[in-house]
Amino acid sequence: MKYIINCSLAMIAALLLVNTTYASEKIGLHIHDPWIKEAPPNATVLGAYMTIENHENKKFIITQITSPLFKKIEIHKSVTKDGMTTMEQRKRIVIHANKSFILQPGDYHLMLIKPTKPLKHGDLVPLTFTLENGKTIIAKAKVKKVLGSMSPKKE
Ligand SMILES: [Cu+2]
Repeated sequence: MKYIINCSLAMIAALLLVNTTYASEKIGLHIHDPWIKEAPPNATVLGAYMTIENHENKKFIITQITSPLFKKIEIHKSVTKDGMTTMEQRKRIVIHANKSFILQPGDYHLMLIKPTKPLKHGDLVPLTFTLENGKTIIAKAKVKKVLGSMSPKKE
């Protein structure tokens, strides 16, 4: 199982070679390579992944994420205990001063719930991140087809 996961992570790394960064002019918080794992057209949830980089000497807290293409977005963490993987909801994402926060398959991710239309490889999904201080950052996550299973539990 470990080998399969490592193999999948290598595939993800290959997919991320094209670098896209989203930032707000006034905030030293960058969102790198946001992407969404393509799912069957009837899927009711999709996972979104990215790296959030904090270039300031203070922490940032993301309290809400919204998209016009989804009814609701939750912050989740996949947790494996005794061979069972479940997803726990988190209320916020804390990005500490000068640190990165990684959302990746099998770990922290955004759970995009109830798409308003089917999404396919290449589509761009606008995401608005709201910080605790009221500021917002807008990013566009690209839908990508990924072959094989990236985590034991299907999302
Ligand atoms: Cu989830």
